[in-house]
Amino acid sequence: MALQAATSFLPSALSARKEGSVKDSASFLGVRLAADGLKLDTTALGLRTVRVSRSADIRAQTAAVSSPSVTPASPSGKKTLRKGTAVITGASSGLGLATAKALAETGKWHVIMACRDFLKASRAAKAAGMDKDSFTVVHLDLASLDSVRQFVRNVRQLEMPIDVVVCNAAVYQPTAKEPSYTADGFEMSVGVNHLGHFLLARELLSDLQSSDYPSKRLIIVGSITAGNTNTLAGNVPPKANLGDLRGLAGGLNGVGSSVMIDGGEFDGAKAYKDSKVCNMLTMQEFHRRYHEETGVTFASLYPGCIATTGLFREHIPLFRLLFPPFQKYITKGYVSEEEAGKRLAQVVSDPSLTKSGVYWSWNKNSASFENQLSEEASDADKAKKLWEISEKLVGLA
Ligand code: LMG
Ligand code: NDP
Ligand code: PMR
Repeated sequence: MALQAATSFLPSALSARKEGSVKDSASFLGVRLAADGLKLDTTALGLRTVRVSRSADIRAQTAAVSSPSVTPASPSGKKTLRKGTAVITGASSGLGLATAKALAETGKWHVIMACRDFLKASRAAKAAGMDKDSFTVVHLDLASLDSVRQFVRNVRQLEMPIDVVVCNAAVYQPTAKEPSYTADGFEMSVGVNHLGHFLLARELLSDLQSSDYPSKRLIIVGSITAGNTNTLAGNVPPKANLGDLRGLAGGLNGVGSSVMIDGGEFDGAKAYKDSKVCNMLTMQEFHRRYHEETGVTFASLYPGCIATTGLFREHIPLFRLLFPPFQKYITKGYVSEEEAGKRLAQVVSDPSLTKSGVYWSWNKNSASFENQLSEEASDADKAKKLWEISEKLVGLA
């Protein structure tokens, strides 16, 4: 029997379940009982790793997981695809949770729920009826670059392949009068929705590249209100506008620079929409830089107006009351969490959605189509500039 304490006393290091290499393992709050030795991992504490193991090497586990993605093992002679592993940020509610559930239910996916609130995520998965073997919760707070780096280390320690990464988490602060800041001093909406995800995606790209899964994907959730200024929804003020990115270049910290990307006055609703433009530009820049080299599919999507999610938690009560019926009966843009989850799950796993650089949307009959992004959200020069400034801010350049 082995005991692996995955630095469970640090919230940023919590990981609960592991599937794959050690079949006979049980875990509770990050302490894993496994069949092959005793392992106490303290890397998250910056301490030396102490390992007391009966089996010689942890590599044995790695080898067990990295089995080829297609095995000719089935008795019928048909090749079977191994279970895919998808990392989903913000899987503790709304779209992320619905997607995790949809994927888990197929039996073909293991979901790594990358969430800031470990208990909330575990409970949400349980309440959604997800099988306990179909997911692993790993702590991730996108409002801290340290937490992002720690998450990457923790997720690698699970020794599961990473086949798909979904950047889904977001905050929306439409009623905030004053800006709030991430641990690194960035305005919160852009800090979490864009910069945290930017670092995460950059870090996990090599993991995606080394996966042997037939279709590896990096998906960044976008939105109509920011990406489609050619629609009514995209014209509701305040409109997204990154300007010349002077605020971002200044660090978005409100000290020497503005907290808004374009250098303007703080506006929480605009900051959210700006961050979504960043998400969509980032996806396209990833595609240009890395699609050919890595074979990874990069995609974004507008899942529909999921008017009931936690995204609107900070809006005024009257808005929260009226917004769902408004979307349902007037704009007809409404989509349930379940339906939206199925849409995103399609972008994760549908064999027909392998095209890279695409912004997916769905029509009234729920059929997917390649949507066009508005001018700013498809501006390649801006995407390049955004990429270069972002990599400096997150310490990659
Ligand atoms: C702003 O608030 C913030 O001020 C700003 O800082 C920023 O955060 C911005 O985008 C972010 O939001 C938005 C503000 C304006 O929303 C509210 O304050 C919400 C309350 C809205 C209350 C409106 C009630 C008035 C109702 C008038 C009737 C409308 C007529 C409808 C016509 C129907 C004809 C068939 O909000 C808006 O701009 C609108 C927000 C969308 C909410 C939609 C409200 C419409 C109400 C419709 C009721 C729906 C009932 C369904 C009935 C079904 C019938 C079959
Ligand atoms: P929810 O608020 O339900 O979900 C957002 C998730 O992000 C939650 O799980 C939340 O965690 C998580 N999150 C927030 N901050 C952090 C952080 N600092 N670190 C880690 N996770 C964090 O909203 P939705 O499901 O609606 O939003 C999901 C995505 O869909 C977003 O990208 C949003 O922009 C997009 N979208 C939503 C639309 C809609 O109509 N709802 C329309 C178009 C796009 P916690 O549970 O702990 O709060
Ligand atoms: Mg919007 C005509 C269709 C349509 C669609 C699909 C959306 C989606 N919205 C539409 C129309 C309108 N909205 C109209 C006509 C109004 C003015 C009455 C309106 C208002 C409105 C507000 C105040 N809508 C909003 C808000 C928000 O605070 C939401 C927002 O912008 O969040 C950033 C929102 C949204 N409308 C949408 C969608 C998908 C959202 C929310 C989430 C997002 O874009 O990520």
